[in-house]
Amino acid sequence: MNDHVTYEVQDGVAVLTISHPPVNALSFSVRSGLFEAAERADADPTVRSVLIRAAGRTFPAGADVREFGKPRAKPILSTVVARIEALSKPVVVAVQGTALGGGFEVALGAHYRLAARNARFGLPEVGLGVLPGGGGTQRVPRLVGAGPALDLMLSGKSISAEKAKDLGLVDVLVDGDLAAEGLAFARDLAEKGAQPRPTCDRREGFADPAAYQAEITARRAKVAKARIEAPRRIVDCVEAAMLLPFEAGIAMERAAFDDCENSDGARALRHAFFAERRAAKVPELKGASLREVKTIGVVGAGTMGTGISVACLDAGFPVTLVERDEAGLIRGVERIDAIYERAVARGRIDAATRDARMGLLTGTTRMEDLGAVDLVIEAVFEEVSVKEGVFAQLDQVMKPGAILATNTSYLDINALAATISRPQDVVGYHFFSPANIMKLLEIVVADKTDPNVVATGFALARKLRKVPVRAGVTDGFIGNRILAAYRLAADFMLEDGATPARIDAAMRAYGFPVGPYQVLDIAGLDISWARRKRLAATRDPAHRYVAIGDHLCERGWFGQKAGRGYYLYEEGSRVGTEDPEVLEIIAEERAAKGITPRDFSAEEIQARCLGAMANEGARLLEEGVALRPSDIDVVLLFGYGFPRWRGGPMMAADLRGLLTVENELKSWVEEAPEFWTPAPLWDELIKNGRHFSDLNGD
Ligand code: T1G
Ligand code: NAD
Repeated sequence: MNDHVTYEVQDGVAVLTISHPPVNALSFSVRSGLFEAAERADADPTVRSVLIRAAGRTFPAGADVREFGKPRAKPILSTVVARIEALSKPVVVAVQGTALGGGFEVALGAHYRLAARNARFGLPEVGLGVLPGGGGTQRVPRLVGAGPALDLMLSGKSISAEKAKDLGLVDVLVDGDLAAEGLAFARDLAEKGAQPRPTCDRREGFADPAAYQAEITARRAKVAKARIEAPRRIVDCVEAAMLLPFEAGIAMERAAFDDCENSDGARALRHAFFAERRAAKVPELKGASLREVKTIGVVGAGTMGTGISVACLDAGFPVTLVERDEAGLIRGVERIDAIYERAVARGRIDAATRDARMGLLTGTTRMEDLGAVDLVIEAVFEEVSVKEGVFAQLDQVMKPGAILATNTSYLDINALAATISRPQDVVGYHFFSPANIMKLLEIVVADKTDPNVVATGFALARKLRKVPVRAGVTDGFIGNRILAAYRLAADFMLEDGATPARIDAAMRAYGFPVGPYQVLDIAGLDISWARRKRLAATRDPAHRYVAIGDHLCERGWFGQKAGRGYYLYEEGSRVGTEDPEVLEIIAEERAAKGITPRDFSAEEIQARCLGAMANEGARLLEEGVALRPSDIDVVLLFGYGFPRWRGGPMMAADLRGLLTVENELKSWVEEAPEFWTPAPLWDELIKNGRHFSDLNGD
């Protein structure tokens, strides 16, 4: 055996224990250890049955994803599973935690499955752009039929052990000592002379071939337009499970897996998986002593203050919500109440939970009522004077050691911190709207911010079920800086001949749920207008400037909330139609600048928008605002609707080829040198044959 798989015989039962923390991923070492142990148990005359179990918090949570994209060392997983299944003695598996992907497939290779009642089972491979590659596409349908099998493989969602038992995927639920129950079960099987029960020979799931095929046909239609290949290959393999001999189905699964594994979609999804986890690893965690956060204050009960309050209440924190007057407070509390009413109406929570969470909320118009809280999150108007006023009050009333966080979208947090006596306690916690839903939390570190305050933010993010990303101070931090570059690239095309609808259609075709002008109309044109006005005094007149957005705002066309923005909206509708008056304003701007409009293909629109994002990302890396390229990707994936199967702007540039993207940037330099000139980082990486992903520090 080896370090990761041990073998011992107890009462005639060979106990194979997997131990490869933290999630017992099925690395080469685990696979070869399992294979050797299975061979040994089969040959060992003292062994009458076998128990496979895992040490630690979970049964294997899948193949070792870090091995993907590299030549796979043998034995591969389907070989290991087949060897376990072919044992001449009954094999029992005991599952705790999350048996996901290859872990679930190992369990399916066993003849009998025991599970802790709180265990979960899933096949999340599609979320990594691949499909089950350890025989799952052939064994699961044999037990449960096409419908439940495809539910598991196409959704990627895990199911409870109880549900798995109901489906016939699990034989026994265990409430007690799983290892002991597993051993007893294996021993009983031997005493009863029970025989192996290979899943590959099971056919319960094929009981109704017509229904099976009908399910295949229906699902095939559903995944026809999927943006990655894996869902279509999953349906093909599950169809083959009933139509082809087992070994032929396994071969088909293997071929499909190999095709998908190195696809751009799968590489991007793998990148996103690790990028999300890597983002939580920041220098400030080293040796950090966390500040205690048991109570939270929120100042400002508008769009963000109410969402942030709900996120904190959902995590069980008592919240004191401060507004400047009773009317504002009542509006805010009613808004929070309405969020919970909707959640009850949609069955997401029950009435008791609503009441418990609302019970944790205290509203006030007195800032001094925040005297005892551990953390305050300020979400008042995006105006320097208003925020400085609030921070001056907080500096007076907050207890020593309390954290003063601001939710500002753009403002200089160093300047804000410098206005009070405790700059070391000031930090940016930048939530995204709606704050109780959006997963992203930018933790903005100012020059004087105490590292323990930063570390506390990352710990808090986990409690709030947010994905935290560290950002330095600059106008708009990581996300809104990239967004501003994206929009500027789009505005240049608007002025040069494209239309809002054409640009939005191209970016939807790329994979975004909505295009940049639809987003502006949803969020409100006034926020970015306020930023442009704030920056006007320092803007270089030599820099290209597009005033189309300003002209719409001057008319009060702030977007959906005003019934028109870049699009026209019928009363109460959220679907915009092209607005001839907007097109007229654009045409006037072109004429005024002597611009002859030209057409832009969808490919060029996408290349310009993605190039602009990646170039701004490169600048953020050079400035040290972002720690690593994958952090920038996480921000765009979790805060701006960037398609996950594209990996984020930095990964997308790697996949497209840095030289290709840099040459495109260079080809547009004349149009706006200050904007399109590639950041020096491009050259540095290209000349050393490196990629952005090489800077992620793994
Ligand atoms: N491979 C490698 N590393 C993994 C891993 C995996 N499958 N799963 C987790 N890790 C690392 C992770 O990067 C982190 O590392 C640490 O473990 C803790 O994870 C042939 C092809 C199990 C629900 O998709 O969903 O099997 O940051 O922070 O929040 O058919 O991890 O500490 O250095 O996420 O408690 C299918 C992936 C693979 C499951 C635990 N399996 N994992 O969540 O901890 S494909 C998956 C998860 C496959 C076969 C196919 C979650 C978790 P680090 P964590 P967590
Ligand atoms: P909003 O106008 O909806 O709400 C601001 C609230 O602050 C109002 O209810 C106002 O009454 C209250 N307020 C103002 N001065 C106050 C004071 N002295 N004391 C107590 N309350 C006071 O604004 P919003 O959209 O929620 O934005 C709030 C902050 O969050 C801004 O800094 C904004 O840039 C930032 N932000 C907004 C979004 C977004 O999408 N709206 C996203 C991220 C960050």
